[in-house]
Amino acid sequence: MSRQRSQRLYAEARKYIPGGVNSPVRAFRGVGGEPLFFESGEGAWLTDADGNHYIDYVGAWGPLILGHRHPAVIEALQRQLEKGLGYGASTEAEVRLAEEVCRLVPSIEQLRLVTSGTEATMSAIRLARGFTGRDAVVKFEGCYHGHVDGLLVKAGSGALTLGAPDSPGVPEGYSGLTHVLPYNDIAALEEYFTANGTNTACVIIEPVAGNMNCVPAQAKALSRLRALCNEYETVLIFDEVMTGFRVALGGAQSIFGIEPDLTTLGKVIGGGLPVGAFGGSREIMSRIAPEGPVYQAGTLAGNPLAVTAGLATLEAIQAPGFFESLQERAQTMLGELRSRAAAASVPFTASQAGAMFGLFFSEEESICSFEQVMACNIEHFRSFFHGMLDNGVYLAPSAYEAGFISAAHGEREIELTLAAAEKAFAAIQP
Ligand code: HOZ
Repeated sequence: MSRQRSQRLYAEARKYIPGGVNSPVRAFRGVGGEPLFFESGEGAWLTDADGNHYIDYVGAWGPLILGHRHPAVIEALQRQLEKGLGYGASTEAEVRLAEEVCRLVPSIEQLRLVTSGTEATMSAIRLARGFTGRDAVVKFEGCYHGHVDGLLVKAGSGALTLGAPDSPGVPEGYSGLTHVLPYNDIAALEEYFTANGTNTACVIIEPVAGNMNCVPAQAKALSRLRALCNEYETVLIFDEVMTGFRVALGGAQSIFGIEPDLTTLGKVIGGGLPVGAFGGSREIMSRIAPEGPVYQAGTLAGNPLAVTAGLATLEAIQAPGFFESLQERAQTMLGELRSRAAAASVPFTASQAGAMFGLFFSEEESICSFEQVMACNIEHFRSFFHGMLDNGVYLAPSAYEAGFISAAHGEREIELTLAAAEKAFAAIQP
């Protein structure tokens, strides 16, 4: 398959854009080779600049739970386009989106719309600090909460892909307030709270980590965290930018049955356009300006196009059986991938949370810690990634990103994916 046009575009892009990309993982540095440039998407499929087709398991990094160009989203957007692109003022659509999110996620009584997940986590942390009057923040190793200064400490996603989980440019004064604990480690949590609990404004966690591949938290670790936050009056923030409306209609919190104090959202609630949000109890949210003193604002916040795409998406995913069928499809595919890996004698396991999954080249039965993720065979992943790409399947170009399946991935797409995987596993050198 020719990739000449992608290659030409990449060479041009590198003249004007650092690394030729607008977000680091896209540069393919985690897998080697050159990035593809895409031209269009339809359903489960992407078409690159050279006209090659790929089954897409990136889904714009999560938002496209309905697949590309879902008719309901496109029609709603067309209607909004006739009315304008944005007004920098309030609209009914943003009230409806906020109302819908509050209805579907009971821990959220009020929310503020922003334009990205990074903005959501940054604002949620400011709010937690303003609410508690404390400074210290806890995050977990391998979790990624956007490129917020104070959270780029032992971060996952692109930072981990590039081998730079701590970024230069973050003053010691910021990162020094961030404490990093191991994921799924109750003893470390208890030890931390005993020493520092009363100084800690908030703990932020991905309840299913999606930026060190896909690693669900253990229920007992999350419920101990909830109890410790209650005991020390520390705000518990679930970063559900990835998992919100993706692993279940009520997000990961509905699966674990644990309510955080604040939740950050993004991706699916924008239906593919830039939206983020943070929300929680009225008591905490009332500290945000203009009601309270904690400042936060945004020109594009609640943009009507983005909100419209989000509303249409939220409506579609409430169809009866939507999540059950997605979950079942992902489960079937991952089970078959395991069998094909075993047939090719490739040590491999997979994780799943609703419509989100992880592929691990590991001897371990299941993966629940950052150390286990880091011990996976990266060379095997790279070979598999390119084998899949050459056979028409687009996976995230990093061993540390989660995979996403959409409602548009039908039987044919799964079969083609498995046929590609059989070849990709067979090509892995032991
Ligand atoms: N941080 C994103 C994934 N977790 C990557 C975003 C992108 O490259 O678009």
